[in-house]
Amino acid sequence: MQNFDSIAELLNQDRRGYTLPQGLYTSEEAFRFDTEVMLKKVWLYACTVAHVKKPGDYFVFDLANNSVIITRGRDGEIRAFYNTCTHRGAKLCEAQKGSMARVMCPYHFWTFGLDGKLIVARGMPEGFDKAQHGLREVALENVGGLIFICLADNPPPIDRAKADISEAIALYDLSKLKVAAQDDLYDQANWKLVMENNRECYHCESNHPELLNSLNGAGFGRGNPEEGLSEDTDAVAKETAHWKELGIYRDLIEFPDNWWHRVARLGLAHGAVSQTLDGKPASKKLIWPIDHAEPTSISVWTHPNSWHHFMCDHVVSFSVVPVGPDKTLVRTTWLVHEDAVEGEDYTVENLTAVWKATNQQDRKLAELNHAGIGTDGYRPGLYAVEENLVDAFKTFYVEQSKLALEPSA
Ligand code: 3BY
Ligand code: FES
Ligand code: FE
Repeated sequence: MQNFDSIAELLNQDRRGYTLPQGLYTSEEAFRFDTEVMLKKVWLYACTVAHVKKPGDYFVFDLANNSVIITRGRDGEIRAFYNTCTHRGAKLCEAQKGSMARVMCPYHFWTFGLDGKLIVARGMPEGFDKAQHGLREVALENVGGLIFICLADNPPPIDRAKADISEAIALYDLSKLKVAAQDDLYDQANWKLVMENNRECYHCESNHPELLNSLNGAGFGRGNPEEGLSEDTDAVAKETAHWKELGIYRDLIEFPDNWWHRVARLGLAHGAVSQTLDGKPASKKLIWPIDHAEPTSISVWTHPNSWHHFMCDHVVSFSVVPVGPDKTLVRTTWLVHEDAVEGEDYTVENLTAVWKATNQQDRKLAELNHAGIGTDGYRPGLYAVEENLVDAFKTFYVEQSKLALEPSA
């Protein structure tokens, strides 16, 4: 591994409760460290099972110089492979997503099955063993329909996160959903600032009029009524009792014992049952087994790169991927019931309106943050009390980075 001494030094300067030193947000070296070292050691959220719904569907997840093909085999299994041919290394899939019967290399047409096995390789020397030249697999985990990949040879454990998240989102059965829309937005800001911005609602009140029609800003930190962030404790108790009656109540799970997931059942604001402009369902075909809409979501956040809101009628799912020191891909996907018909049951415009507006507002905020941090006047700043989850993200980043730099790593 290349020498990242200056990164190690910056990591040592980090103080709990404060934003990171400048160089960790802005430098080319930090970007290389993040994408070539740190982010390869952890599980990254890539897509959902609905992105590769049928055998042969594929979805390409790029991280800096790495590219991974996620595809569903004829056996229904979802697998991940490096997007490089085992002949002379050509890139296999150029498009970001699509469908294929087999994986065929465009260079000399070596052909692989959807399970990665080499099927056709013309003119190879005698004794060539196809079985030795299959596609190189990447670790993949299906977490209740959310697909995570890890580029490490020995990925860290995922069992606890898998159990907690799968149990909480089973109600919304991702295997019965389809992708209704995907939006790729590029922010001129470091990926960590995009993530930090997502982990607080300190900025929501004045910045997100559309989202605040449904998102309970105070509730962001209150997955559990016992935490008492809501002023109206009677209303919280009633809401909780109602969720329990419906069998959908869940205790807050918040980054337990250095794990990297948070799961909360939240009440939506102003009686809204969905994150839409009018608070009404975006899709007429509800996705949960309850026969009516309710003003609540299960929301999931994972370090280091995702968050998701599961509502009675649709799911909205976000991944964050660094593209450059000051460039980040924010990928948003909206999922509806597989039987929902566009134009009849939902329109893409209505389904996507709230988060398209919110993403633009958040893009502006992350870009302002990045621009200010780049000036000579920047010094690490103190997080507010309600920015505790920003601090949790930053601490995860620092700890994982230090771990990745240990000689044994
Ligand atoms: O959607 C989210 O995950 C969070 C909630 C508060 C800020 N951000 C919009
Ligand atoms: Fe793929 Fe030659 S590089 S077939
Ligand atoms: Fe925001």
